[in-house]
Amino acid sequence: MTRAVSPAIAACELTHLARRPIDFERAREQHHAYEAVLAELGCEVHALPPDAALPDSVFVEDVAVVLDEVAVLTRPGAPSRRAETAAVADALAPYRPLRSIEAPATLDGGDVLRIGRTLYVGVTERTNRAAIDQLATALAPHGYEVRAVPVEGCLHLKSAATLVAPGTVLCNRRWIDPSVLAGVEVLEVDSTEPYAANGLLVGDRVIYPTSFPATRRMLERRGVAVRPVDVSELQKAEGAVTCCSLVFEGA
Ligand code: CIR
Repeated sequence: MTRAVSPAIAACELTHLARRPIDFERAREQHHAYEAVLAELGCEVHALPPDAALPDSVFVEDVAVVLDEVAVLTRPGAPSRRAETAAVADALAPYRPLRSIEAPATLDGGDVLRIGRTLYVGVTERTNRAAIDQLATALAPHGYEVRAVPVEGCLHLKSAATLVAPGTVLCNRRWIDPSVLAGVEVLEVDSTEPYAANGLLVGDRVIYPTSFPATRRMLERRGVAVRPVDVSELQKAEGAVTCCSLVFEGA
């Protein structure tokens, strides 16, 4: 599931980046190319319409956590993003029973890294302990364990660590201590590319930004099959590749 780039994307939230002009048409083209790569890798792309009132709504990952059994609608940490959940809830309803995170809890899906039956959840400016408790309660009946992870210096846990192969995590150690992730092999981003830890594993391929060539070379040397995408305009909105989709098995 994806959502088209909002014409208001220039008014996006920014936390760690300075505001730079975003070329809306180019952002749309890059997003379409990203959707085409999802399709190429075997996904059926369900694209939601854009919303001119919601600048960050292209980043659908943040508004829901979709598991095989259930989907949890989040309560995004940025107040400007809270209205994004409604359209995604309607679109997910045919596929999953829905649960939701309630105030005062806040959770961004970008803070949730699932490895098997464990959900690692970053404690960040966007995601608080109350949300982690609510998520744990909602998911315990389905056999998931939820573990809080300290994150320092970046927006989301998945800015700092993502899965690039089953049991293999790409990470930036400056932002998380990967020893909290049980039983995984850890690959590190190139020290010149701090934002390079976010890749999207679909099947046996990793959708990965073209802007991190040194880390990409390391991944390829390690046998990771990379599918490069240019997401430079979306990166100016502090977006990455995981955040532009919700990937799940159909009904
Ligand atoms: C925000 O600050 O919320 C957006 N400008 C970027 C969100 C990126 N989301 C993600 O990496 N999961």
